[in-house]
Amino acid sequence: MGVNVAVVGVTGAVGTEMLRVLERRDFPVDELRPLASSRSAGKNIIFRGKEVLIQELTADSFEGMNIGLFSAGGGISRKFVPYAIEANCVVVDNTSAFRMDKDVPLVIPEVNANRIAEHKGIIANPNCSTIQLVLVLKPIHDAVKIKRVVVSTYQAVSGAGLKALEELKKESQHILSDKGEFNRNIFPHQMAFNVLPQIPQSDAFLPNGYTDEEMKMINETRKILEDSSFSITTTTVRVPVFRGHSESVNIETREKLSADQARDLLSKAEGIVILDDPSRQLYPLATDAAGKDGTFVGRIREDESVENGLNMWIVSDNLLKGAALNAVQIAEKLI
Ligand code: NAP
Ligand code: 3JM
Repeated sequence: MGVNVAVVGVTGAVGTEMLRVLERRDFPVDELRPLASSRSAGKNIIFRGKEVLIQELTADSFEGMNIGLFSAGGGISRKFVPYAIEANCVVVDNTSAFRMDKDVPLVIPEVNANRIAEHKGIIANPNCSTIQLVLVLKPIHDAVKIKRVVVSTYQAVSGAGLKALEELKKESQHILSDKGEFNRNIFPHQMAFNVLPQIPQSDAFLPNGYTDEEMKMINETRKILEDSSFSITTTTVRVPVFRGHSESVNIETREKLSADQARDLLSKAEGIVILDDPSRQLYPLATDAAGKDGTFVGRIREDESVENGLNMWIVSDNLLKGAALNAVQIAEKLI
């Protein structure tokens, strides 16, 4: 017996990957219902080699559906998830709409799959930058208790959606062909050949000077690890990379964990791949991580400025483990 799956935002950067992950993992889809805006309704997507008609998302879209995978933005989730729940369709939501709700499990299957069973109709997928961070923090926290984490991200443009990706390509070509002023719609500043310390690019900064993305990482990390006893601070930065988020992570721990012990511990953790051989210039790269399921860790070394500290470099595909793959893994646990 298969399940009926609605994919909301099916034409987007995340939605497209959602289809590929469902196919690749042989998810037992009986009926697939691809949903998007009226702009896409009537076009087709390809699923398992067959054309399937995209439907416009409406209040009635979830009749007969068992699982709804949502990635069309927070506003769409807030408006349409209640209709899915009413239709007995369990939602795996990729947006920030419900992540911090007390009754909504926020799940990375390798970390806290046990929380899935508590759902009341919605399971939230964490932010892409949170997922790859917490996957690595969890075994370290379990082993030696984390005292403080300092993270700087280097996030790919695909995290801002298909239009952002298009704008980066056009702007890069424009600059390389010396065409003068470029009219941009997505980013507030030149994104090509530049680095922007503002994610999301369109939202106002918060009163504390942080961005939404930075506060998402902080709050979601504490919620998933079910612990507020450690300090965490973040700086989130967009870089002109198509795919794959990188993070520089400094971790101070209560007890000592040497670099070798950390490498050993993390190499045994599910979902993590160690790529760490400085003698061969081996370390994780966004270009290598793109299209892969793993979260890659390298440059593991002791922070010599504190008694118990580690530095490392963590890279993962933001559209896969950061979004579609994690969501489908949750759906697999659900069924
Ligand atoms: P995207 O490439 O811009 O795609 C947006 C998708 O939403 C498209 O399928 C679009 O359909 C659909 N959509 C827009 N307005 C709609 C409407 N009124 N009704 C129905 N569908 C509508 O964006 P993306 O990068 O895939 O991201 C989509 C969302 O996923 C984000 O806004 C975010 O909330 C979430 N996300 C989560 C993570 C994560 O880490 N968990 C990562 C990235 C994104 P049309 O083609 O018809 O316009
Ligand atoms: C990643 O509501 C929106 O416009 C979407 C903003 C967004 C989010 C979000 O808040 O859901 C863009 C990219 C995320 C996310 O994963 O938090």
